[in-house]
Amino acid sequence: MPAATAYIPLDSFGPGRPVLSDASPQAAPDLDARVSDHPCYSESAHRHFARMHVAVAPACNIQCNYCNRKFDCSNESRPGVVSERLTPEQAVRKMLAVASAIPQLSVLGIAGPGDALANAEKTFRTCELVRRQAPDLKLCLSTNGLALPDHIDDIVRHGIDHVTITINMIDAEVGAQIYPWIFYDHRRHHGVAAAAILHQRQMQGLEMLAERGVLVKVNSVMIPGINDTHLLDVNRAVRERGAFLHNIMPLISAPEHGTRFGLDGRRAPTAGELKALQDQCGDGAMQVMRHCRQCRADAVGLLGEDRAAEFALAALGEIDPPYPREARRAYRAGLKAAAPAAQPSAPPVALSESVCLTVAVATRGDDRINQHFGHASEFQIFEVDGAGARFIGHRRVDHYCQGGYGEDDAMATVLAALNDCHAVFVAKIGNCPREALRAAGIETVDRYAQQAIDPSLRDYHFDYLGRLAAGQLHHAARGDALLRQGAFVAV
Ligand code: CLF
Ligand code: SF4
Repeated sequence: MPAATAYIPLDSFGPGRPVLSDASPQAAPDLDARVSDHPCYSESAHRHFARMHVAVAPACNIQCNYCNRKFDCSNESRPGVVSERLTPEQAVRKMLAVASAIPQLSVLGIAGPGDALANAEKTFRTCELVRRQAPDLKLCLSTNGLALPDHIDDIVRHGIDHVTITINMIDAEVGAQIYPWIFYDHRRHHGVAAAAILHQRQMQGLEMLAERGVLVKVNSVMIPGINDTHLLDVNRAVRERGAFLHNIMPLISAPEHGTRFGLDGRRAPTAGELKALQDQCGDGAMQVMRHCRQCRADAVGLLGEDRAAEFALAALGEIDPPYPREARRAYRAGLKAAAPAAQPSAPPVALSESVCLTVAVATRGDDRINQHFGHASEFQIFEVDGAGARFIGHRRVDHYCQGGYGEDDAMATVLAALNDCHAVFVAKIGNCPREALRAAGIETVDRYAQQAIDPSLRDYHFDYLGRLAAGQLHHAARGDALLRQGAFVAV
């Protein structure tokens, strides 16, 4: 086990942003600047900044029961997709193509398709080449942590400021149910002994990174019946060791992905179970990430966008474009100069505090309600009450609009995904889906089309209170689907 480190007390967080106590090695004065354009480390940044992953790390040194090696690392990747493997040189070519097409690009991450540090040579060579061409891009990597203590100096030397460690347990008995084996010190280890080594290396690596001031995000896969309640202990342990952010992701375990858990029929958590755990973990001093999209190892674009196909190797030109420093500067200057959105008039406090609404928003980014209902492949979910609006997560859905026609099966997935929502904000919607939503007790709102999300939510809340006071509707607190059925009834 690593030498014991002092407990690091952390202050509570301000709205939407983590604040660390002075005692933390990560309480650097430039913390805001370090996270303000990282789409994963800052919830607000994910609406304006894009990341790209380069799939330069094919090998892995452990086996997770939620992973099938035919596909990418499931720690930061949706199972069932396979990324195009790149050499470090190809990764740089791709970075140049993406940077010239997407001025929002702020981070280059290495998240598989295996483990970044089980492929240390390729990972650090990529970082070195990217750093030379694009010194203003943040470098980010993701690892299971087994090889992490051996590479702390490399990480710091290459200016990698953000590292994700996937930590699913702090108890080897729990770990043995998740990891059948690891490869460490030239041989395979199995069961509880393997999990104990992995745990020790993960904690040691986390402490060493925190000590060096690197911002560490911990990813945890929530696996019902194995580590769901245990993740509260994990949350406490990683917080004490200096982790910056905790990202709790749902298990994805479709049988067709061929993972151990999928074949065993182990179920994924429901959206409600995931949120309840995130809320419990978010009660502590460390911020909880709720906007993760479980990206693929070659993901490109804003979180939630999938532009990987546009930048496949075969689609790159013969001549690499120059790194577009000026366009990137101009994009950031434009963001700063953008006028703040108009604020709605303040709602009456006494009534507003007690009414909390859950609202789904169709958005393509830029903080605006700018997507057609039928084109949405996910909705951002917000809670809004008298204190303001809070992002609480996103829900994936099938496109309702298939080749110009509404799709009934897709509508069923949308209704299932939004069943705890009072309203859905869209840029546009047809009569059929509007009626289906109404029948499910969900109000469709398109009057804020193209407007900013936050003031629109607060304006809607204000308007809702007015209708409530006038007896025009009945209000039901958010809860599970069946509770919501018929809750929004215009009188
Ligand atoms: Fe990539 Fe991960 Fe860096 Fe982000 S993703 S390596 S921290 S740049 Fe982000 Fe994607 Fe979730 Fe990962 S949304 S899967 S948390
Ligand atoms: Fe798969 Fe990633 Fe686990 Fe390795 S660390 S087995 S690639 S999920």
